[in-house]
Amino acid sequence: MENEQIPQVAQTPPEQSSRIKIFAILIVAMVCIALGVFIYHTLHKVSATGAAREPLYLLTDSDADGLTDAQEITLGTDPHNPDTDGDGLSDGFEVNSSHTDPKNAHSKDPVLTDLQWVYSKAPRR
Ligand SMILES: [Ca+2]
Ligand SMILES: [Ca+2]
Repeated sequence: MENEQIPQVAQTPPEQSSRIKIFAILIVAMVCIALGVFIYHTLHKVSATGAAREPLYLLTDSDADGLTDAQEITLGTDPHNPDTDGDGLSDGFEVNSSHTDPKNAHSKDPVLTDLQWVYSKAPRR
């Protein structure tokens, strides 16, 4: 019992210990930066013009009518209904092509729906 030895625990010199801490902090910082860049690129998409990255939700067209959800919110149309006024013309077609009001089924004629009005203006063969 008298010769029983207490096991020695190897200790890292204080100078080396602080270097390990600094190295660990740098590794954690680099991982955080890489994760931030990955998340940014995942949630953003290059705009149609290529000029800037925009949040993906602004470029989403949930109802595939040719208008982004952001445009529909601005216009007051339903981003989840491709034909907000139910006249048979998609919101995107009304805004970009026929220039009718996507919130009013009779925006050009009080009798004709905008779909009928567009057909009435189409050239005849
Ligand atoms: Ca849309
Ligand atoms: Ca419509």
